[in-house]
Amino acid sequence: MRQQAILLVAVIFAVALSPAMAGPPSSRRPDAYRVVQVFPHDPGAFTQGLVYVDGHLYESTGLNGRSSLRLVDLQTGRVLQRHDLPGEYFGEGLTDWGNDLVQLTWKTGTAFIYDRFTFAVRRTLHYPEEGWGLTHDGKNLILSDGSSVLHFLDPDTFREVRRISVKDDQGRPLLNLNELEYVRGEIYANVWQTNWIVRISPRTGRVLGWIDLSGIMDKSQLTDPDAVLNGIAYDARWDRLFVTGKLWPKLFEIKVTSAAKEPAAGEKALVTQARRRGILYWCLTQRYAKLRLATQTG
Ligand SMILES: [Ca+2]
Repeated sequence: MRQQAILLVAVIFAVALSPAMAGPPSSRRPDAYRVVQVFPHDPGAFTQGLVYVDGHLYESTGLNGRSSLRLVDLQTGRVLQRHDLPGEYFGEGLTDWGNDLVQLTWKTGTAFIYDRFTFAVRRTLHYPEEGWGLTHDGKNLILSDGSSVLHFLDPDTFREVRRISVKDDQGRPLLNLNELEYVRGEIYANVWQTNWIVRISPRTGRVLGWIDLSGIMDKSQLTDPDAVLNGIAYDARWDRLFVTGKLWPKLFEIKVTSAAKEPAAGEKALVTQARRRGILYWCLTQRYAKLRLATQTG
C-alpha cells in the first residue's frame, strides 16, 4: 500500500514537472492575427536570426558551409550584402547593438560582432551555452540556448547578468525556445519545430500569450522537414512584425489583432471565487436587513 502511495506521488511529480511540449504552450486561446503583406524570401536561406533596424532587414542563416550574414531587400527578397562564415561555424541568432550586429553560432560558443554597415568583423566574444536565438531589451542581450532558459548578457563582455526560466501556465518548463525578438516590452520566441510564437514576460519568464501560425505557410511548397517557422523581426518605428521560416519562400508581415479573450484557468478560478464572495456578501446583507427589520418591528 505504502509503495503504491509512493508510486502515485512520483507519477504526480513526473507529470507536474514534465516539459511542456505535448500540447499548446498555454491554456489561453492563441492571439488572433492577420497577414498584412507577403514578401518573397530566399528559399535557400536556412533562417536562424532576423532583425529589422532603421529600415534595413538583416538575416543570419545556418548550416555548416552555408552560414551567412545578410542585408536583404524586404520588397524583393534580394540579398543586397552578404558575409559568409567559415565552414566550421553554424550561424544562429542575430541582433543589433548600436552600430554593430551580433551573430551567434550554434555549438562553437563564438559570437561575431560586425560593423552593421560594412559587415567587417570587429571582434569575437565567447559564451558557454549553445547559441540559438538572440535579441536585446536596450540594456542586455537576451540569448536562448534551446532549453527553457533565457540568459541576459552584458553586451560588452557576454557575461551573464541574470536569467529567467520560461514556464507555461501549468508551471512546466517550455523547452526549445529559438529565434527571439523584443517587442514592446515582451520577448517573442519561436518554439522550435512548432508553429508557435510565445510572448514572454522578461521579468518573470511567464508565458503571457501565444500566436499559432499553423497554416500561414502553404506546406506543399516545403520539402525539407527542417523547414520550420523561425524568424521574427520587429519594425519599432512603424509597428510592423515580420515572420518567416527556414527555407521558406515567403516572409510575412503580420498584425496581431487581439489578445486572447478567454481567461486562463487561474483567472477563471479567481472569477468564480469573486462571484462566490459576491453571493455570500449579498446573502449576508439580506440577512442583516431582515434582522434589522425584525428588531425595528419587534
Ligand atoms: Ca529576431
